Amino acid sequence: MTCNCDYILPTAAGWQSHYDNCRPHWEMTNGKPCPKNEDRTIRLQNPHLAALECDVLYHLGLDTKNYDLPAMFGDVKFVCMGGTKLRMRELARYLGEVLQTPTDLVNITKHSHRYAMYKVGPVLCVNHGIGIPSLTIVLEEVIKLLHYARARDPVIIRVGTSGGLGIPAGSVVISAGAFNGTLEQVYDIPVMGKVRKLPAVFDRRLNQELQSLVPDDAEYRTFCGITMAANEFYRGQARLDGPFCDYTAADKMAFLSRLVSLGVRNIEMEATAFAAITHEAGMRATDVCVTYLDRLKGDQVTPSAETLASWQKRPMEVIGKYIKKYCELKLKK
Ligand code: R2B
Ligand code: URA
Repeated sequence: MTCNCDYILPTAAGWQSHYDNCRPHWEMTNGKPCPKNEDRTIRLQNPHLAALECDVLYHLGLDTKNYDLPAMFGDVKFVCMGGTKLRMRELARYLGEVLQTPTDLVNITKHSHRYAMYKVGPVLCVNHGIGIPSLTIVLEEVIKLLHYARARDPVIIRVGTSGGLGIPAGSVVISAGAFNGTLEQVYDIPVMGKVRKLPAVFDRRLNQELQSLVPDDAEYRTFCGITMAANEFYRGQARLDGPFCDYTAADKMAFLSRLVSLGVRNIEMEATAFAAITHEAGMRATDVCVTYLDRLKGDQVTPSAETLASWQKRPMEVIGKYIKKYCELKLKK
């Protein structure tokens, strides 16, 4: 079988020669059929869906009967996800500028009230709330949406915020993979009374391409490393400033130092589930986060609202460059 990578950037020295969702590469590394159809659309691994007359994507406020999903979303190539509705609106506005694509900034999911989704040319910007349960609900509905819309080889990127480890506040971290709270590189999902552990991996080639687009003279640094996804903001991230704390400052520092020694660069609250579910769906994915503080120096997020707002734009710039490159190389031929 020949490679079917739809390269966005030409291969440079030292880069992975395939995307993870290249069919032969995926099948070789996973030992099972790639969940993509011949035409590069997503094949869902759920036989029960065929029995549904209408599939209701409840949290997106869409369904397969009353909406022409291929007409609405068939051209989607990139899905960008981030915590807040406002940040996703801002991202859609920013990408509209970068791609010189008019956007009405209409929240497509608005009658569901739970999440917000904006479309700008080939990009969907969707918010996912805080934490893994909130993320998985909308992510799984987005995966079904992309399947029904027959979107081809979609790339999905989380554009988030995090706490850094030993790197300057305001740095950007591109995730190489994700650890859970017990430092395993898996997403733990209890299914019918038993815990399954799904590998939490991101696409190395996509990461290399993204990193190559960060300008040398950027006013912030960009790192690639492991992201720890905690289920909690305070004790779950070894903070000393939560309502409960029965460990010492030395215990905290010992844990954070252990994380650093394992290659962990930042801590947030979604990366394991995001990595595992997108991988299971055969999608190319990564997580690009700005860091709001250096956790080796403290626990509280103290920069002003203006500073945080300007730092939030940094991961947007990185992925904006990538999406622009794709549009220049693939859409304007
Ligand atoms: C980063 O920031 C949020 C918590 O403040 C959470 O969604 C995350 O991953
Ligand atoms: N988000 C997190 O989950 N942790 C931090 O320290 C900062 C943002």
